[in-house]
Amino acid sequence: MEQGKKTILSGIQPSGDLTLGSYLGALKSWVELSEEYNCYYMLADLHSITVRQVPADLRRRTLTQVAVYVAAGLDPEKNVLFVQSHVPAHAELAWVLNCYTMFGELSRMTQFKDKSAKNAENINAGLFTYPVLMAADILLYQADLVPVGADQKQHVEICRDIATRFNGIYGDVFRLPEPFIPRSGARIMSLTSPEHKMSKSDTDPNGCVYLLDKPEDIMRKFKKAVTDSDTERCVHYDPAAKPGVANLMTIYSVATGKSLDEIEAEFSGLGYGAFKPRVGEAVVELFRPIREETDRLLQDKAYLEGICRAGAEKASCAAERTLRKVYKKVGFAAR
Ligand code: AQP
Repeated sequence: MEQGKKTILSGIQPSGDLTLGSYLGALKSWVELSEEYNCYYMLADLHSITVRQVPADLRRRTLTQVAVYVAAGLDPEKNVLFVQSHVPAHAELAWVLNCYTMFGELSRMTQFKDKSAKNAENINAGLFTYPVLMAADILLYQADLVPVGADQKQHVEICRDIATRFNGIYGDVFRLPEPFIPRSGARIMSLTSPEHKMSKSDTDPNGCVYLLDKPEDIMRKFKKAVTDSDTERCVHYDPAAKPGVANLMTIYSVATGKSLDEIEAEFSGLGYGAFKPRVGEAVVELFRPIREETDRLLQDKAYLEGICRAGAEKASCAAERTLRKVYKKVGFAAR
């Protein structure tokens, strides 16, 4: 890790195949940040089991996700790419921090409320303490910044509260992280129900565009994307009145670099029939090199496993330093 550079920690759960939302909301900006910062990018598999997973799928998706990270442009030499469960310090610090987090604080987390409504048959304690594990993830690396989607900002705030409480008792152990919502990190909504976030665990496969989808599937999904009943079928940005069109415009804008005004002008008088396939084509071209490189990398399992091993070693080294300090502060006897 280079001296003088600020540190970033972020992660994506291998809870489903990565989507256009994962790419535009996270991965794309991670690549942009990786020159300027010391970056720890994890595969948050510990977090993913807060919702029941099929073990074989979770294992397969984890290795595929490593390949996607690299294919999307994250250089494993410049960034620490690692699997969260390979670094035991995450679970260890999370336990300690659980004892410095209040029940009431966790009860206010909107993600807990959303996810427990979605998984009413499995409202487990891990789902409730998810923000504590996330705080451990961040604090172990003394991260300055945590790039997250707007929906995750509340979790960075509780992390700061936990760290402030701990530091207040024991002195300056943890650096206080700032949430960082990248400018390009648009919130991408489902193509079939644009009032909901595009989520990799969505049960409607047409609402989600996956990074590794075949071009014909991407085109089909965009052609079917929900718009609205505006009789003029006008491509105009109005998220409240036209959430489906606004979402497609956001996607097209991030994929092509065009502004919303330029997009309105480009499709003036053309209607949704011309607009939707163009958004699909832009996404097909955006994903093509990533999909091809991922396919190539997946042929070399040993290479991908080597990245995980090296990443876990580097991450453990930094994480252990913080954990040892914490253990000493709280009074655990030396080993
Ligand atoms: N649709 C999205 N638009 C913008 N950003 C998104 N992110 C996820 N979906 C979108 C951002 O990606 C980062 C990693 O998220 P995660 O995979 O760890 O968890 P998540 O937000 O719960 O993602 P999903 O796809 O919705 O997963 P499931 O379905 O398993 O819950 C975060 O920074 C997130 O904001």
